[in-house]
Amino acid sequence: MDKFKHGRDLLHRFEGNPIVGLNDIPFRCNTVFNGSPIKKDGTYYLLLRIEGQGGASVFALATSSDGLCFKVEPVPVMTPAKDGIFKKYEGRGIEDPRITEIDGTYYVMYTAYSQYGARIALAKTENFYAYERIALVSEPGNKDGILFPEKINNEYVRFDRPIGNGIGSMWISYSKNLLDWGKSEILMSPRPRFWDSYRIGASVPPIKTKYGWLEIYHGVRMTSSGPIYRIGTVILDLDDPTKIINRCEESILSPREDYERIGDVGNVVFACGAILEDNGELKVYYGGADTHLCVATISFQKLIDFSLN
Ligand code: BMA
Repeated sequence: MDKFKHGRDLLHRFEGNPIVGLNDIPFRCNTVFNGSPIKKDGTYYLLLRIEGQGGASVFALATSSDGLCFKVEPVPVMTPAKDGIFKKYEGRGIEDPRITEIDGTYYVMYTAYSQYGARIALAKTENFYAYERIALVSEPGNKDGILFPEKINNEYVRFDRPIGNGIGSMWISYSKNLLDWGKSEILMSPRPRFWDSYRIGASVPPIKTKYGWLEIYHGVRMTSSGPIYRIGTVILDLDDPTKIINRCEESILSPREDYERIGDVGNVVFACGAILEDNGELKVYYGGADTHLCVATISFQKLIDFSLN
């Protein structure tokens, strides 16, 4: 029996969704959503964004042996900084972690949120239980920072999402040392009349294929009853990721199920990571309605074929 629902979307939802909900969190909190997965030595680690009752978010760790059934650790693994330079900029929480492995080191780019706005921060971890902050790597007004898994032309590369002229576009920036970022270039902007017409941002650490970097991103369409967050794909040139090979016209996942429609922010599917399994299946982890953590799958080859056309 197929455990995944075949609906109207390219991605197949797991029938057991949501895989992590409020009742699975061992400590008091408001919501759980937007988790970033890593698979290491057969164990799945999922770094979850948990919003507390006060409104600030922290990160909790969930582990699993099959990527579907997770157990959440009893206390958060990363909370807003209590001292040092980070304290000032994490006063309203830490949000939307994205883990990227580069040469055996696990980096986490996340949003540091404070009274000054959202800015991108960088930390690293060896075991997913303890995190060492490295630096604040953007000014405010920027989020959805995601590292590429390898250097390109001897430089680290990241997606980021500054808002200029009120427009949230995806940009690419470069760094020689992960601390100082620049050479920023626009990658792509919202497309009028499409599912991603209002705002876009990178979602999943880019996956290298022989056709180019496959990026799963989020797009927002504004409607008379509020925004709708969807997921789509773009393929970028391997040597120069500011060059778009193909940007799909259709989204691959739209909010339809109750756990995506109903929650603190309704009509949201928001991915923060994916696992490519040895059998060619891609598991995409996403937050539903800013209140649940869900997974959907697809054959990676099918997603590439779709994304190239
Ligand atoms: C984005 C981020 C996400 C959130 C989404 C929908 O801007 O803040 O964390 O899931 O909005 O509310």
